[in-house]
Amino acid sequence: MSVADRPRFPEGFWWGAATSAFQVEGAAAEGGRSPSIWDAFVRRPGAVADGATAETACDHYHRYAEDVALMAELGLSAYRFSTAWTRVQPGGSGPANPEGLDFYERLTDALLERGIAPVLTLFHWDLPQELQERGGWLERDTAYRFAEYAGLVADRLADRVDMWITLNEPFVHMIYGYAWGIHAPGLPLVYGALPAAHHQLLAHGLAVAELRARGVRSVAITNNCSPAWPASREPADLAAADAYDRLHNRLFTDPVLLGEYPDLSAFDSIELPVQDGDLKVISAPLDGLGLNYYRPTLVAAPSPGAGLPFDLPEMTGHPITAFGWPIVPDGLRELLELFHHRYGGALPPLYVTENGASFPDVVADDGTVPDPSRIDFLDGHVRAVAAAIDAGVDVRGYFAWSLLDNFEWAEGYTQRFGLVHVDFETQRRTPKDSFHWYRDLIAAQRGA
Ligand code: GBH
Repeated sequence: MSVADRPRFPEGFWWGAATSAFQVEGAAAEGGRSPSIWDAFVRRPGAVADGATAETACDHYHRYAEDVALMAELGLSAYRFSTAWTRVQPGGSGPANPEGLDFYERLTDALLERGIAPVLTLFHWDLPQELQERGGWLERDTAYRFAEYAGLVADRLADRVDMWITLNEPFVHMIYGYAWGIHAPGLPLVYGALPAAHHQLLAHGLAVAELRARGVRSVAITNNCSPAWPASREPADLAAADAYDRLHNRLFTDPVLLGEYPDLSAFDSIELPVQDGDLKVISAPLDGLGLNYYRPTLVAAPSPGAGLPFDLPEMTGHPITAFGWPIVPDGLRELLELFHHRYGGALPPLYVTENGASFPDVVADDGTVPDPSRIDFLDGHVRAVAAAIDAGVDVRGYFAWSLLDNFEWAEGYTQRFGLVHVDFETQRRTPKDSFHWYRDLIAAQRGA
């Protein structure tokens, strides 16, 4: 963007980038780490594109110093990463593994030395496999195990991490992992997935208490949200969009901010294993709400016998990413304003904790990685955040997904989201054009 029409952001706004442990670390059998549900899932024939695993991924476990140097070159004010439960507390119970905590301490200190605020997510989908064998998030006990793990991380890092995020996208983990079975743990339970919603939320609330007990001041949860666009103004489409909105945007937010579940009576058989007092735990006050935004969702009335109160037709008329996701920057402004109006005084400051796009990036002969589509994507979405701020929404940070090309779950290494290109044969990192674009944007904003 040119200097003249550059949007203005508030003083202290966080310019960030994000990754997650399983997607970048590798070193799967080192440092006392135990297998997670994703280590098990990638071995299922056909589960992941090209049969890829994350045994090495970006080898960030060994190369974190080089990666922090890249962050410093970008001028990031904050870096969002996740800790692997399997490193900190192998198997998901028992004492902490000091070697696992040592790694996150080295990473945290390297960030602080560069003036980059560490933003730590405790759970980005990599549950210890042992806990899955006892039912995973279908079991209430997993919530208590998670709180214990949160305490172990905080025992080591409470004094140094600027912001703590309990869970990443519990909605996606529940739907992809437990309802459809296309992510780990690979269970196609449909409505049977719903206990995984309540137990993740309970885990969040119990973890908040453990963090507070250790003096943590800033705690958030990150939800993946998407404006639900009715296919028409017909009442049936409007009702379908409302049902989808409750499931995708409210199920994991209303309990946290309002202390109650949304009305889900449009669904056949949603049963949540709520016990007395749970919603009080779940609605412990927060200091931020993280929103991951990728696209809006088009919603239509269900076809007969669909089993769900909505259909999700393809969205047409927008440019698309390599994943096929429509590119709609203004949907981010809409989402931020929706939350601002919906939750009013109950809404803590918002952080866009992920936003980005995959494109088929390649290193050119001259050593550059031209990715003009990603620059357009990021530019449009950053402007959408500015527009929301102008409209009165309290947004405090923006994190590009992702710092590095990485292990994109069921898509393996076939979808590249990074500001930095990674050659997965050599582990060579090459900043893309979008990296330089983001660096210049940050420099202009932070210097402004
Ligand atoms: C995030 O999930 C994850 O937190 C992160 O680990 C991941 O790498 C990143 O996004 C990129 O995928 O209707 O087929 O167009 C994002 C969850 C779920 C968001 C699917 C976009 C669109 C699906 N995504 N959704 S589709």
